[in-house]
Amino acid sequence: MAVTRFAIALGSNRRHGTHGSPAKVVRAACCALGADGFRIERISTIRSTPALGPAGRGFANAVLLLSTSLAPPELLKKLKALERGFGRRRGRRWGPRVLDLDIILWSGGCWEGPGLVVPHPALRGRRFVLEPLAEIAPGWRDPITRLSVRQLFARLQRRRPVDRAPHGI
Ligand code: A4P
Ligand code: MG
Repeated sequence: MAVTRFAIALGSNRRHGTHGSPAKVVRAACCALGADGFRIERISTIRSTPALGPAGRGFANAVLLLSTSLAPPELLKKLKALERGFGRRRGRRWGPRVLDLDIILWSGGCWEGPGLVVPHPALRGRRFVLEPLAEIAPGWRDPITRLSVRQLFARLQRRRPVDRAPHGI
């Protein structure tokens, strides 16, 4: 397959025995992806964000852009292996997690198959994804709404907080 670009969201809200704090886990995961042979093009600032939903503890979140010749399902397999390598265990959905890696956007457009939907269905309602993504790829257009990341983020910020939770989750 030709080389394409992906936006990957990283999140952590649990310390790791060796790497330390959630922010350090996110940083180590960025390095691990580079060491895994992916070409990392940009990495956003790593931010502390309040937990959306019942996850409890706050998160460290970031987004990076990488290019690869892997197709989306193959990339997801690699990401899941990396999550496991960081000690993530299957458990309660939205439970505390050492590392969560989601595929957010793909330069190839849309992908829908067993266990994988791209763009990520919750992309448009999540500040902890849109804010770092707007920092590194403001002009990238969501293939569903045709809005740029900058426009999606501006639209999310205009929403009243009371509107946010149901759409954001
Ligand atoms: N899956 C489908 N599409 C995708 C995609 N585009 N990228 C499937 C990645 N995975 C995708 O995900 C469950 C299944 O979704 C995967 O096996 C894959 O086949 P998971 O990561 O194993 O489970 P999860 O993370 O518990 O569920 P989910 O739905 O991914 O949760 P989210 O949406 O990741 O939300 N608050 C803050 N501030 N920051 C956060 O990062 N994260 C969550 C978790 C909640 N609140 C948060 C944050
Ligand atoms: Mg996930």
